Amino acid sequence: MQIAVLAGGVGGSRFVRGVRHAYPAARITVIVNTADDILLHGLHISPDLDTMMYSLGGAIDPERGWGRAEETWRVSGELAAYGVEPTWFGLGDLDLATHLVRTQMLDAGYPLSAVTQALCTRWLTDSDQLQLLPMSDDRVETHVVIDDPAAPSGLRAVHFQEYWVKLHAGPEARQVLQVGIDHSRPAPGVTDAITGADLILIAPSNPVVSIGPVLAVPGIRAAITGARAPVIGFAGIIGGAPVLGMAHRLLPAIGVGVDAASVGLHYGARGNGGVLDAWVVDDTDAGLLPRLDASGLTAVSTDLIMRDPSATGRFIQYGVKLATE
Ligand code: FO1
Repeated sequence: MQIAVLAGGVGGSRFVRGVRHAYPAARITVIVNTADDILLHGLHISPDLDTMMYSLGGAIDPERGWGRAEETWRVSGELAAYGVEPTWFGLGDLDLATHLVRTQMLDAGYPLSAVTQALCTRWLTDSDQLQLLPMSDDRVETHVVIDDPAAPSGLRAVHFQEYWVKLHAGPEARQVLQVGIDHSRPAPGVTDAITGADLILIAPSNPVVSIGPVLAVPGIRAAITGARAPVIGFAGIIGGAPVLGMAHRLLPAIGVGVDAASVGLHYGARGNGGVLDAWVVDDTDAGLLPRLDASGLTAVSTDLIMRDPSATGRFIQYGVKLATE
C-alpha cells in the first residue's frame, strides 16, 4: 500500500507518526511545505522539513515541537553578543549542523529534494518505507502583508517567520503571498507519489501557510484531482480555534472562516473543483456536519486530538473507512 501525505511541520509530523502507526506496512511519502523556508546568517533553513525529519527520527524537542532535543544555544549566544541580527530566530547548536550541511549541498548544486534525502539517511532508517519530499526544489517564500503607517503605501510585507516568530502573529494579516509559487514546479517524485498512491491524506496542518502552498505549486492540485486514490482531509481547527499554531490569524486574510466547516469547504469536494473525497472534523464540531453535507462534502466527526500515535492512527483509519466504504 502506498500513502501520500500533504503536511506542514509540527502538527504534520504528529499526524505522520499516526499514519505510520496505523499502516506499519505501507510505503509513506510525505510531501512537505517549504514555503516557511528562510535564509538566515547565509544558511538555508527548512523548518517544516526539519521538524518532520527530527520528529520521525526520534530527535525532536518534545516541548517546543521543533528543533533538536537536548539542544544548546552557544552559537546563537555568540551571534547575539556580536549584535548580529536576527536574534529573534533561535538556531540551536545541534540544529545548525543540519543547516550547514543543507547549505553546502545546495551551494554545490544539489536540489533541495536530493539534500533532503541525504539528510534523512541519518534519521529515517526505514527510508524504503518512509520518504520526505519537499513540495518543490524551487524557492518559494510565504510573506505576510501587515499595516505599517511609516511606509508610503501604509503596508509592509514581512517573511512568514518574522510574522510568526518575531511578531507572534500579532498584527492583522492583510494578505498572504507565496512569493515564487507561480514559477515553482513539484519536486521530483511528488506527482508520481500522488498518482501512484492508494491513499492520499491531508494533515491537520495550517490551511493557509502549510497545506495552501503545497496545493498551490502548479501541477500538485491537478495531480490530486486526477488521482485514483481517495483523498481524506483532517481538520486542524477544533471548536473555532487551531489545535496548534496561529491559523486563526491567517485564515481571515484569505477570506476563510475560523471553523472546521469553512476550512473543509475551502479545500472543497473533488468533482466540485476541490481536492477532498472526505473531510474529518472533531466531535466538538459535529454540529457543522449538516452544513458540510448540504454543500456536497462527505464529512464525519470523531476525536481528533493527536494525543499519541495510536490515538492519531485510530482517527486516521476512521476517516479512511468513511471515504472507502
Ligand atoms: N519557532 C519559534 O517560535 N521560535 C524560534 O526561534 C524558532 C526557530 C526555529 C529554528 C529551526 C526550525 O526548524 C524551526 C524553528 N521554529 C521556531 C519553528 C518555526 O518557526 C515554525 O513553527 C514553523 O515554521 C511553522 O510551521
